[in-house]
Amino acid sequence: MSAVSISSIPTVASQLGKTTLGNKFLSLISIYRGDITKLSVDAIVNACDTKVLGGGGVDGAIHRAAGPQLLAECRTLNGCETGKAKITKGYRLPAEYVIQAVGPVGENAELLRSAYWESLEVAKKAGVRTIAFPCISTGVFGYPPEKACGVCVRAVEEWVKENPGMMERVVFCVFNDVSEQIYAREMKAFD
Ligand code: AR6
Repeated sequence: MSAVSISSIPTVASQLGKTTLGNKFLSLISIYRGDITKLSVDAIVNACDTKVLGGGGVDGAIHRAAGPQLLAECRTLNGCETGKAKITKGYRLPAEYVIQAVGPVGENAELLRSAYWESLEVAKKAGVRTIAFPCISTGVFGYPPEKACGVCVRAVEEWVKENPGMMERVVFCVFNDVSEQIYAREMKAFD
């Protein structure tokens, strides 16, 4: 499958049929179900561990798609603390950058929130305008998906409020039915 352009991904506002921008946040975000490695955005976020040397899940998929140069650059990072993020290039990915973010092992709202927040900060410094997040920590790291969704959507909402005009689009990339339904439900709270 070839790259998926950001212009082909509807915003939540347009999906809900909002013609007036009553809620600016909804016109800035999208929920996309599929493989994050296909997204042609300025940056995709990776859900990695503190070593930042690749692994399974979305991390494995990103390294496979980006090619070996990504791991070579990751080796120069000297790891990353939980709740923090570091930027690398995207190499063979359609995305220009990969933001390597470390979510918590298990349920820790502060650290999960921080992983999203710090990713957006790193993105802003690099001039990123379009960014896609996977559901950080909800796989191998075992964060309950429903709770994680509430935390990360609010973290992003708060960040965009504090940084008006800095991000054109934030994509929540979900990978399965359950996550898609959880995010769709969560969006109703903003409607
Ligand atoms: N595109 C988008 N989402 C994906 C993809 C993909 N290609 N593949 C999986 N997901 P996980 P974590 C979803 O386990 O819980 C790794 O080994 C998946 O369905 O990838 O933060 C790292 O090296 C789930 O919803 O990340 C770390 O050691 C979400 O991505 C550790 O796992 C996150 O699941 C990190 O664990």
